[in-house]
Amino acid sequence: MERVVALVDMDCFYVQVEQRLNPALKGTPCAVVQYNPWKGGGIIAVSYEARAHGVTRQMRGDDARAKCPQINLVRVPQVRGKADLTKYREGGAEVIEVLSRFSDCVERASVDEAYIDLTVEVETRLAALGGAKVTEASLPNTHVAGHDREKDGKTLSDWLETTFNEATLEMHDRRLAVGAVIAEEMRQAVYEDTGFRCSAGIAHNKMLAKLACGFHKPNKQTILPHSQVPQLFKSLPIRKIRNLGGKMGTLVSEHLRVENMADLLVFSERALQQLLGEKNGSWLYSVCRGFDSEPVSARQLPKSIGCSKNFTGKNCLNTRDKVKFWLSELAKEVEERLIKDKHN
Ligand code: DCP
Repeated sequence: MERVVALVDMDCFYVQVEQRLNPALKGTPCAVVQYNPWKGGGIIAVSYEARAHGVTRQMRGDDARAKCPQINLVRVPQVRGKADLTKYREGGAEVIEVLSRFSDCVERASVDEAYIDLTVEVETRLAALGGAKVTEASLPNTHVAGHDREKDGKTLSDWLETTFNEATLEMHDRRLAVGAVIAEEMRQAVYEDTGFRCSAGIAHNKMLAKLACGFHKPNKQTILPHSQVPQLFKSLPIRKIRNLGGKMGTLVSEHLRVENMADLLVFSERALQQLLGEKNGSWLYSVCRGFDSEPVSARQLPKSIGCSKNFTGKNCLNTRDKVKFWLSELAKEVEERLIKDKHN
């Protein structure tokens, strides 16, 4: 609870990269497809205007056109017979550069996502505030979990009032409020310098920041105070938590017959360790209580470089020559990217 962590996630990122290259696409229903001749290829990114028409990721291009006839489909470029993602990676790197002005501790988590540890900057600003309040005016695009006017009958303004009320001295929440002010500034700087819009989550740890980021999108940010965790976890499916979306989440749900995060509170740390091993068991015991001690690791370059291509159905590699050819093509891409990485 001493830390302040933000997760910044670009909105429909590949679409925004294409829209910046071709501004006529801005504000239109638009999607990026990894083209192949089968039903117009697979969609990998969808603009919010196209989402309003029911277009989703993984639809085929032809199906998207049937749902939304005016949709603009942009193809991912191909080099050596496979997708070339260079422009998206480079767009992501531009964003990281901007974020790094706000903290020495920025972790690039994926092509369009980064964790930023704001603890040091928050402490500096809190000291400079000297007891003054953070106002709603400095949080124009901010929501607080559990404070949606329609649903909860409370607002951001109510939360700020309580948080900065002398009598309550909600220091943890004050940190989050100041973190949110910095996050607004970061997102504005990203927009000014790159033209990209993004969303953010602000919380005391990575797990909660990631969760919060998804609550309000696009171009918005959400604070998740620790005090909201018990209520939120009562109805939050286990798979919604980072690292529980896959096999581990399924194992936990099926084995313990639980559905929501709060259902895990009845299990002892020991019982969770018996199911998941010492490390993951302890992790889950903390996480269902809203704690996650994983540090933001100051790492701006990817840990590894790899490339792959799927060969399904009639494209399967059924001769030695085909295997040799594609191994060599993939190796060339890895080589190029390693050389580029060395020069960065
Ligand atoms: N991506 C991909 N294949 C996937 C998922 C994503 O190629 N199965 C690419 C395209 C996305 C980018 O990665 O633009 C980032 O993925 P996100 O999951 O963050 O989704 P978006 O940024 O597209 O949308 P959102 O605004 O919902 O975050």
